[in-house]
Amino acid sequence: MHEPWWKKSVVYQIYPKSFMDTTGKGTGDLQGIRKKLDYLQKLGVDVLWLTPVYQSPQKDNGYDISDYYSIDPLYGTMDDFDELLHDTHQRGMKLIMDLVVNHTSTDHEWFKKSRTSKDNPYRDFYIWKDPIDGREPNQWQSKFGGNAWEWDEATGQYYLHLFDKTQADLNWENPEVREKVFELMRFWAEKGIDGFRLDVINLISKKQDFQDDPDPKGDGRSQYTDGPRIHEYLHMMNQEVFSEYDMLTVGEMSSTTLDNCVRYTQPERQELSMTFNFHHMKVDYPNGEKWTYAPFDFLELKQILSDWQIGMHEGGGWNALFWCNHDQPRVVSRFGSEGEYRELSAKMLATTLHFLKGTPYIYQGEEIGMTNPNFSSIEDYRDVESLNAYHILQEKGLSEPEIMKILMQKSRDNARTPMQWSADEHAGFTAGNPWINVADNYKKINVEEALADEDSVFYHYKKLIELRKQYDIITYGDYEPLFLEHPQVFAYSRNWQDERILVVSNFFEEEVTVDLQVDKQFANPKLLLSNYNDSSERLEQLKLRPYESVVYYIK
Ligand code: TEU
Repeated sequence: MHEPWWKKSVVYQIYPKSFMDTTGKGTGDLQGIRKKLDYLQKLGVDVLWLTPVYQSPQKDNGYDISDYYSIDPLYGTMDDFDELLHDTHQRGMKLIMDLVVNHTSTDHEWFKKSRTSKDNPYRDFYIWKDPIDGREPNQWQSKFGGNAWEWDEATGQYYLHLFDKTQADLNWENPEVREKVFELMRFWAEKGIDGFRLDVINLISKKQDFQDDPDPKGDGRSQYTDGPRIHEYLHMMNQEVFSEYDMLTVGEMSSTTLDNCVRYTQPERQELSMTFNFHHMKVDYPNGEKWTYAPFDFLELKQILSDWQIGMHEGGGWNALFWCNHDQPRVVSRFGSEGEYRELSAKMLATTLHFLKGTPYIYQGEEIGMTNPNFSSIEDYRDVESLNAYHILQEKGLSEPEIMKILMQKSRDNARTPMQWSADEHAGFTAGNPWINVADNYKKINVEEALADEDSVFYHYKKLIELRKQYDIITYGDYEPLFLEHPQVFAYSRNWQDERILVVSNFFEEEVTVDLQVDKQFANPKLLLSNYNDSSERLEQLKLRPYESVVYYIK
């Protein structure tokens, strides 16, 4: 059987604004990425994913696109892009673009025309509704806080925005919208890019009666998440564009279900290659509430990852695996440790994720164990969602220190501080003033240090990528959880033909002993990988030190 190339790949996510600045203006650019291709090649990743670099007013750092056909001058020119694509390919790597087609910026030509009058031909490109009883058509909430409808005085209607009010939702019911989107996708495909990451793609099909959530506490998501025509639209995209090129397509799926993700990615349905879901990223949201300070629920984390491993395997779907992205806090700060065990915990987390079934994603800086910056003043924050949350929490009556504690844990800016290249000023990211501050620990945690230390987190990631290339079982094996109820250890096996891989990770600082003589098939284990240099070769009464993580191969 012909297996798609992306099953054995590892993807590296670049947030260009914070990656490398070559002009001194304080924001990263395409030439900066080009300069670092040798570094990425050394790490061994196969695919680069760039978050949006299209023309944009940058209200949501590029997720508000005003022209799909041009590069934002902030990042450079189309020539810079072509050079980057060329050089990436020359090094044997691939490049995928981030595409946002649930909404456009309100600065987009389509929206500007749409808002001129009710009978403009572009009116129907967006979702406009009359007021009901003098107010919003329903109670849907923006994901960034507040009602999801914005009043337009000139034409006397509301338009829908599931995110910021400058991000107007496109009307996918309109065939002209779909055609325009397929056209722009073809434009990038023809340039030779290798795929798309599709932003909140499971939100594009809204229930057309625009009702409130049946649950009065609901924010509307049941009315548009994995909506009525979503599979039809994705299949259309696939037939019109993806299938014409050998692409990796990864759908970012907001509040989705396992069933739907199986259907999005079963090859015979011809929709997408793989999906991101976020259920395991909510184990520190008590009662679903993000804006609280809370520890994470380890048993829930394991249960969710396990359910998805088993469900996607059995259903014949394909997972995108990740701990970090530009919307999430840093994983060492979140599920590991920032202190003396930072490196050990960073390696343990990497191992635990990379041996799961699916395509792993590494977010810039994760491979050197970057931490949250712990910004303690609102002046340090940049993200529209964090600034909104700040005001909402103030209105709820929380004190400044309480709010700061929450932002330090939950803000998306945690992932967006500049990449730490060296111990030089601003971590070698810019010769100017960075658009957002560098984390204080850059003198210790940076690429230069990591490359010079053969025991660093960087080389652990490199090793994980190499092992994936050497052992097919990592790609194809099934997944079996072990000790699912254990409050401290994350353990599983992968099984394929006559081979087995066993992964056992201590997620905490306390030592723990587990007895892995669970069955005879674990006889004669070979230690494949560990984050300590003297881990046990034997499984009986296996003692795990702080954040110790071991991998055995059995044949
Ligand atoms: O994110 C979608 C999304 O719903 C989140 O991960 C979001 O950041 C979270 O709900 C906030 O609590 C995507 C992009 O990754 C994000 O950067 C954009 O802001 C968003 O879509 C809108 O385009």
